[in-house]
Amino acid sequence: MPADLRSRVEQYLSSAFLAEDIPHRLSEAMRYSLLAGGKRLRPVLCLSVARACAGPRAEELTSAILPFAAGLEMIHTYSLIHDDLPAMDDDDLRRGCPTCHKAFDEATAILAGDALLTNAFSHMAQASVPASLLLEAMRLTADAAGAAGMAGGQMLDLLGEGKHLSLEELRVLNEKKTGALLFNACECGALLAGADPEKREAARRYGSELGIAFQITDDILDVVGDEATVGKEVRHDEKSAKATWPALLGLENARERAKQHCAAAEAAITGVFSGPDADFLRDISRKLVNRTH
Ligand code: GRG
Repeated sequence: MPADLRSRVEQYLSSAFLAEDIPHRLSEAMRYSLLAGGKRLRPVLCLSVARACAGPRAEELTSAILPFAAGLEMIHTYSLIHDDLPAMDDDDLRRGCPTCHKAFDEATAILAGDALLTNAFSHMAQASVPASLLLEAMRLTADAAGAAGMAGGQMLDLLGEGKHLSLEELRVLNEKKTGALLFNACECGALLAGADPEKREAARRYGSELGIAFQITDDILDVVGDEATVGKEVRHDEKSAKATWPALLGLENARERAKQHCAAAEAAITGVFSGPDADFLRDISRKLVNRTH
């Protein structure tokens, strides 16, 4: 990974919510979930796309937008904490550790999620880029996480339990629940780098195709993975009677479909982005379909 972006994100996150005047139990719960591991996919995608657009400014831009990228991980972590709650997916294990409400309690987990979501925007606002770009990226991110994006996707997910969904309905649900934050991370990377509309659109399409491939792989892991490797409960979708890609297509066709979306992700950036960061983006999409957690 160029310049070890993941460890730069990790380092930023490890010092977050330490110095502020936060009730100890709340900061403990926030940091418990935030620092429990995780692939840091969304911030790394945002930084990599920005670098691919930035040319010789890549290093400078990485430092400038690190707080924005870290904010994306805070939003993602909030969504996992709330997704795991008894009123939602009711999971005991996340990132290989007891879920936030198991390690603390339900009320604390709700507040930890609320605070991570809200404070994420304070971190994002600290990125050192022109204010008009930052404002637009923060607006896009709020929309991606909000009612027409991830939160709306979660609503569709809950409404779809026990029902037969068509492939198209499943695609729309996934595009909101999982895809929105991923393609937003990519689009914001291009936006914050001041990229032209063609690059911005390529980044968004790359993220969107990657998002579908990512969700299909997640559904496959729920069927074929083991709890210790995946780091969360498996066979959960069947128990909750959820529509999934393997359930609708069969395992082999779902695998094939994930590969097709990865290839489409690569195609979206080919000829638009070049250099080591573009190679890295292609590498991510290939690794993604073969991931085990
Ligand atoms: C509660 C508003 C709200 C939304 C929840 C994220 C989400 C929406 C639900 C999670 C359900 C789920 C398992 C979706 C599949 C894709 C996904 C988001 C997997 C987890 O993301 P990774 O693999 O996790 O990037 P790490 O732990 O690596 O960060």
